Amino acid sequence: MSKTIIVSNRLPISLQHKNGKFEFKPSAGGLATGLGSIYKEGENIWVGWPGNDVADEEQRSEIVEELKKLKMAPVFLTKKDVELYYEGFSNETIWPAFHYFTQYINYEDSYWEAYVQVNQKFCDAILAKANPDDTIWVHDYQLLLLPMMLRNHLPNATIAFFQHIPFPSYEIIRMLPWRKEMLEGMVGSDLIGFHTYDDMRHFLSAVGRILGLSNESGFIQADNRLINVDSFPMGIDYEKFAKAAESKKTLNHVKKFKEMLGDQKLLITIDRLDYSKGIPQRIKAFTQLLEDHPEFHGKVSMIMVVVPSRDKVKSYQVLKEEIDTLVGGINSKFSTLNWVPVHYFYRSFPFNELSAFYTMSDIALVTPLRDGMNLVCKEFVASKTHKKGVLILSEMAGASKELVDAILVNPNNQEGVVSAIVEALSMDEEEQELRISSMQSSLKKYDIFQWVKVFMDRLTHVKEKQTELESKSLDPKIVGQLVDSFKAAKRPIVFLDYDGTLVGFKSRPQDAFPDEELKSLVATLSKVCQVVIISGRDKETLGKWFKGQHVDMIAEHGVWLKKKDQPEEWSLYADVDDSWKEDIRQVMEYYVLRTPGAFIEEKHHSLVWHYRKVESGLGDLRMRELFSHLKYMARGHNLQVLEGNMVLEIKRPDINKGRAALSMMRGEEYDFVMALGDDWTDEDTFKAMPKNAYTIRVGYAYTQANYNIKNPKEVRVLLKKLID
Ligand code: GDG
Repeated sequence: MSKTIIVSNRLPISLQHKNGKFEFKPSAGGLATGLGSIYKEGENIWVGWPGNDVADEEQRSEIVEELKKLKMAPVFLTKKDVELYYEGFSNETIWPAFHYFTQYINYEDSYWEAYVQVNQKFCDAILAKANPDDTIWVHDYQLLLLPMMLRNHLPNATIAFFQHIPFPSYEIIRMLPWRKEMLEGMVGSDLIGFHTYDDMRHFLSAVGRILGLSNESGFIQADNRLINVDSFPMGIDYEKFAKAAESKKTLNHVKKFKEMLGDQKLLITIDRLDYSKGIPQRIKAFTQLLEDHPEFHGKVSMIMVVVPSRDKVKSYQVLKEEIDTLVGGINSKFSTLNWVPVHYFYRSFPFNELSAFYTMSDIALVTPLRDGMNLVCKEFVASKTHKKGVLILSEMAGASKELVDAILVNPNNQEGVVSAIVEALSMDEEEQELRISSMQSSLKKYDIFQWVKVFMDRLTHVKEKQTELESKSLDPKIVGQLVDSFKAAKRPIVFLDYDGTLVGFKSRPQDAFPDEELKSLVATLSKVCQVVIISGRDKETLGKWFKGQHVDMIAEHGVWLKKKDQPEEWSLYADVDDSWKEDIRQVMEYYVLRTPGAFIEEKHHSLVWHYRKVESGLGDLRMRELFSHLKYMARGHNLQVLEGNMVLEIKRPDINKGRAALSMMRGEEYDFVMALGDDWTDEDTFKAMPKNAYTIRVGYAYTQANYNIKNPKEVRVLLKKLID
C-alpha cells in the first residue's frame, strides 16, 4: 500500500524542554488541521524540523519516539543550518525577493550552499521512509529544491508542491543567481500549486524563460513528464472560528475586554512582525485619520497585535523599532486619560482571546504590502456570526481575489486607506450584513478541508493524465517488436518529418541543416528501406540538404513530391492557385513590423510567420492576434491556418502531409510502415497511415499516433537500431 508523506520546514508542533523532559504541543493552525485528515491516516506521516536545536543523541532518540506517536518524523537541523538555511537563504533571500522587497535581498553564497545541503537533509530523511510509489506533498519556499531531489531517487513517486507565499514576476526571479536551480527543483513535482492565478502565471513565465519549458493551459511538458501548475486559494477551518465566536470562553473575554475599553468603535489588526505586512504604513494611515477627523477622537481605537517573528534578522529588528516609535508617536500625541488610540501588543494570544478580538471588533484593517494569501482576514469574516463588521483588505493580499466584498485598498495609498476607514465607520448595518454574508458563503464552501481535497483530487487527475501518455511510451518491448518486424519485412517504408523529429529546433531555421551523423544515418537507412522525408520545408531547402541521398521527399506539407529515382524533378501534388498570397502577406508584414524578431517565410504555396526569436510572451500574444486575423481572412480565400512549433502557416486545406503520404504509397504494397513526426501537421500523416503502421509522435502530447518518443536524440537511437 502506498502512503502519503507531508513535508514542511516546521513540524506542526511546539517542543519545549522543561525539567529535563520534552513537552510536545501539537499546533492548532489551520494548515495542520486541514492536513490532519491526511497525515493521521494509516501509514501516513509528516516530516519536518521540530524547531529546536537538539545535538544530544539520547534526546534525539527520545524526540523520534515521541513524534512517532504523533505520526511525525523529525529532520534535525544544527544551529548553523538554522542560521544559514532558514534565517539566511529562506528568510533573507527568498522571502524578500518573493515579496518584492528587493532592497532586503541578501545574495550570500554560504546561504545558498546551506540551503542545498538542508534540502538534501530533508530528502535523505524522506528517502529513509518512502517507498517508490508513495505520494509526497512538499510545502513552501524553504524546500524548493526538494521535489527534484526526490524525483531523482523516486522516479515513479507522486510528488506535489504548494507555495504559501507569492511567486513574483520574472523580473524579480531573474535577479537571483540561483534562479535556474530553484526552478529546476520545483519542476521535479507532478503538481505545483499557488494561492492565486497571478502567482501561477508568474511561475509559468519564469519556467518558460529560464528553463525553456513551454506550457499549454498550465500543463508543462517536461522531457518525459507532464507537470500541472494551478491555483488553489487556501481556506480556513471556518467552523472552528464560527463556533468559537459563539462559545462561552470567547464571550467571557469579549465582555471583559469591552468593559475595559468602554463604548468605542474597534479596529483590529493582527500580523506576524514582517515588513511585508505594511504595519508602519497602517499606523501612519490611522494617525492621518485622527489628524483629519477630530470627531473620531475618543470614539475609535485600534487593537494592534504583532506576533514576534524572525527577530534575529536585522531588517526585522529595524522594523520593530520603527513600529515602537510610530505607536509611541500616535499615542503620545492623541491619548487622553480615558482613551488610547492604539492598543499595541507585541506577543501572541491564546486562541479564545484572538477569537474575542475578531468577534468584538467592528473593522478589520488588513493591509499587507504583499501577502501570499492572508488568513487573518478570512478568520475575521468567519467570526462575524452576527453579520456585523467591515473588512478593509489590501489588493496585494492573495485573499483579495476571493473577498471582493471587502473594501479593497492599495496599502501604499495612505489617503485611500483613510477614506476606507471613514467609509467602514459609517457603513450601515444592512450593507455590512450583505457583504459579510456573501463573503461567508464562499469561505464556508471552500474551507481548509475542501482545499486539501481539491488539491489531492487534482494530483490524482494529473497522475491519470501522465499514465495515459505513458501508456503510449515506446518502451523497450515495443521497440524490440518494431525492429523485428522491420527486419523481417520485404518492402518497408519509413516517413520521417524533419524539424523537431530528426533535428532539434534552432532560432534561425536555416541553421537546422542535417549534421554528418544524420546524413549517414539516412544514407544507410535508405539502403534497407524506402525513406520519405516529409516536411513543411520548401523544396529548395530539402533538395539541397538531401542532395545525392536515395530518398523520396515531400515538401511544403505535401505541395511538392520528388521520387528518389527521379532526381532533380519535383512534381506538384495539384495545380494550386496562389493569388491569395498578396493579401495575406500584407497582413503578416504588419505583424512583423509590430513584433521585433518575427519574420515571414514564403514557400511556393504557403506563407509562414515565424516567432521563435521574439521575446517570449510578446510572441504568443502577437501569434494569437495574427491567428484570429488570419482565420477571419482564410474563410474568404478557402485557406487553412496551421499553428506549428513557434510558427503560423497559412495554406490550402486540401494540401496536407497525410494526402501526400497516401499518394506516395498508392499502388504499392508495403509490409512495414512507420511514420515519425513532432507537431500537429504530422497528425495528418498519422491519420492517413494503415492500421498496422507504427506511428510515433516526438514529445509528450495527445496524439493520433500509437506511440510517443522523447526527443530527436531518441529518434536517432531508434533509427540506428533498424540498421544495426
Ligand atoms: C503564510 C503566508 C498565507 C496570528 N496571531 C495569533 C495567531 N495568529 C494566526 C492567525 C493566522 C496565522 O497566525 C497568520 O496567517 P497569515 O496567513 O495571515 O500569515 P503568515 O504567517 O505570513 O503565513 C500567507 C499563509 O502562509 C497560508 O498559506 O496566507 O500569505 O505569508 O491563522 O490566526 N494565532 C493565535 N494567537 C495569535 O496571537 N492563536
